[in-house]
Amino acid sequence: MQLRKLLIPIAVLGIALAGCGSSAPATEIDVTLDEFKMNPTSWTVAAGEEITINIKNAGTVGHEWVILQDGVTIASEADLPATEEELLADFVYWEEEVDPGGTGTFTFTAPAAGTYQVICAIEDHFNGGMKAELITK
Ligand SMILES: [Cu+2]
Repeated sequence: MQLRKLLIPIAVLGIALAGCGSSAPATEIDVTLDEFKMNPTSWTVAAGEEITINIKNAGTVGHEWVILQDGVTIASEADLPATEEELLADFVYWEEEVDPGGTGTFTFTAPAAGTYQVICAIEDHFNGGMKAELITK
């Protein structure tokens, strides 16, 4: 009888802790870039926190991991501006590029709570399928 009384609270505690762990947003994420996809295609990170990202480029050409600004989404590359200056000023929140076959670890400050589009901005890569989302909360 005494053992049974002890086991039930432990089981309840275990469920509560598992719940906490699965809902806590990450501060370190991984991505593999390839022609023409990102894996995974969704990350949930802690809003406003410094996030470490490990990027692997498993492809044979350079790829980018670009977070677009709050409220900015594109449906196709035709929605991107003509110049790099406009792209950086009006579309990009944070970006990093990794050479083919390379890896890199970088940090960025996660934007405010929301959902942000992630793209590779190299010509024909978004249209080829290099898109994902970053959720911050
Ligand atoms: Cu790419």
